[in-house]
Amino acid sequence: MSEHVILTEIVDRVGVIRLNRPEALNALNLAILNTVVEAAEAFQSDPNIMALVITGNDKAFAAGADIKEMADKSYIEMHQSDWFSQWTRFTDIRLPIVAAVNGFALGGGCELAMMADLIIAGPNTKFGQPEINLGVIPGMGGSQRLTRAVGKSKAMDMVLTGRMMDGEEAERAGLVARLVEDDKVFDTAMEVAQTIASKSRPVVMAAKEAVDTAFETSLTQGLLFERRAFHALFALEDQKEGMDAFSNKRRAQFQDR
Ligand code: CO8
Repeated sequence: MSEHVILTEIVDRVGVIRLNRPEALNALNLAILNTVVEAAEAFQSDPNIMALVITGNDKAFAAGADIKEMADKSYIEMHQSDWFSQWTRFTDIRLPIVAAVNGFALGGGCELAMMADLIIAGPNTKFGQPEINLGVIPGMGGSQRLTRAVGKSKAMDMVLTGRMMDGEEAERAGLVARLVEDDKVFDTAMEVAQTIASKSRPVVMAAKEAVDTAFETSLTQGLLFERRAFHALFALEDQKEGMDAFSNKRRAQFQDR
């Protein structure tokens, strides 16, 4: 068994979380849940960290929630512990999260990737919601986030049949932001995160919040939220810096304030 269920590091201004249960294809157990959310929250509380990358290994991003940990639970145990509800702490992270996904991203693994803000994958990545084969349904957002990402018909196909889709299909369907060679997935995710890291931290947070609002509200409310957030950014020195840099044909130096 791996001693540490995740590995973390900071590369420049990017916090990296690597799932590390290779013997179980990174199956998501409570230990992984707790350590991932604690690591993500710790990165966020460091003002020097601008973005997160979450990844697995070549064979698996994560092959789902840990079936063996859940198998013998009763309804009342699942219900009263509100099993896996703590993953909302991960989606509450205000910094952008890039998922670098190779190999299997199944069940909770696919759902964890979809909790990130964007997904980088390779042609051999395998996304799926195979819970139907286990006598259950997705429980970490698959029925909701997959449907929003790829539309009803394909989401129904995935959730009802349990079939997998490869990276190319996932990119065509809008689930994957960038499809790159399998061995370039992590480096590309890091490049994306480093690009984000060159912006202004409060502006990056506002941008994430604005896009997320599109999934939670009406168009009229969403447009008002966006416009008010846009107005509020004029309280930042970084807005003055960004616009002055444009006018003077130089690169902006953001101070995150
Ligand atoms: N849970 C526990 N152990 C797992 C899991 C898993 N999800 N996936 C793989 N493993 C283990 C295997 O048991 C095996 O362990 P061991 O060597 O001790 O037998 C080891 O990882 C290697 O796996 P395989 O030998 O099966 O590897 P293969 O390459 O032959 O197959 C597969 C790879 C196809 C990915 C296969 O492992 C598989 O089908 N895994 C299960 C996929 C799955 O059904 N995922 C969905 C799980 S349910 C879920 O995610 C629900 C999420 C919502 C929960 C929220 C609750 C509110």
